Amino acid sequence: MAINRRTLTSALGAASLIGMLPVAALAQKKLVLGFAQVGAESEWRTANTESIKSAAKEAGIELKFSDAQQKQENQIKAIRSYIAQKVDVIAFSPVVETGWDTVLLEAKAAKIPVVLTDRSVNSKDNSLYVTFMGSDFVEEGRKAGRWLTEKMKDQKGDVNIVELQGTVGSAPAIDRKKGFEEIIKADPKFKIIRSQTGDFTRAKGKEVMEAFLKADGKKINVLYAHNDDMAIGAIQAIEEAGMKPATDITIISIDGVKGAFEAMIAGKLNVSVECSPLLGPQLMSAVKDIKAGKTLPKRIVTVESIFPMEVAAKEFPSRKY
Ligand code: GZL
Repeated sequence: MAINRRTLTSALGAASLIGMLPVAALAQKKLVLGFAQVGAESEWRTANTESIKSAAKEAGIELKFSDAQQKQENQIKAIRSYIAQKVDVIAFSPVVETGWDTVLLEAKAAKIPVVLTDRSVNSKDNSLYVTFMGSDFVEEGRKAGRWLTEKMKDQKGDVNIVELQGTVGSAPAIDRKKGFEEIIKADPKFKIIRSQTGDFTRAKGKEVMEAFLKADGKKINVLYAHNDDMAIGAIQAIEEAGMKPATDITIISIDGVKGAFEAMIAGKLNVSVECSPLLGPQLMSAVKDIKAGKTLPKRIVTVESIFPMEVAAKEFPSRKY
């Protein structure tokens, strides 16, 4: 069938027009990630935020970021705003384990995949999130317990422990307590004589340790702090009470942040169990994989170590947070 010149021209014109369109209109649209962060309560959290922001930039992903100041209602508000903005993926570190099903069902209804980072949720419906990437907090508590029971294995008489717990209801606080107690319960000489939340902050850690010292002072043999920031606050309280941290009171904490290494090098902290905040790169590749239709494992566990004060000076120069 002969095609007349006019038809061909208009067809070619349209084709070339359409041919140009993909360059402009169909150019790879930037992925948009909405991230609802817990807050800025600790050195760990600051390093975690930095990791997420720099990894998003590196990955060419547009990041919408919010700081909930450790309030669940603010995280829920942020997640709702990301749903309204129709972001491609939502990620967040749940400040506490419960109370998320309603807003996660809204994200599911809006067909926006959700990634949990750092902390998990306690929900019966694990279809509400694609994957949870972060540390095994129970194992972190076990590592702290194993270090203590090894160090004190020849100790005669009771070992009186005071405990600074993390944020009430948070996965790290619940699980670090669980793991530590699982190990020390093997020997009845280990006694947790006081346990209270310091909300993962230096200020609160110092305040609660002051109260512990006022009540039990010289009776205290060990401090187990669920994070380095509370331990550093407690160290100040111990010194102000005229006692020697890491000598008069053995101090165990978790995170492995710079402040902890500085305290160990100064001989004021005995050991810090590593809990890596550097989840940014892993999160960004998960975002890209999800949008590429790949299947992710439901649980991605961060591999971590433990740093006693004896190795702190050697390890410190290579620390990344
Ligand atoms: C642990 C993280 C905890 C840190 C604290 O993954 O959720 O929250 O241990 C931080 O320092 O505040």
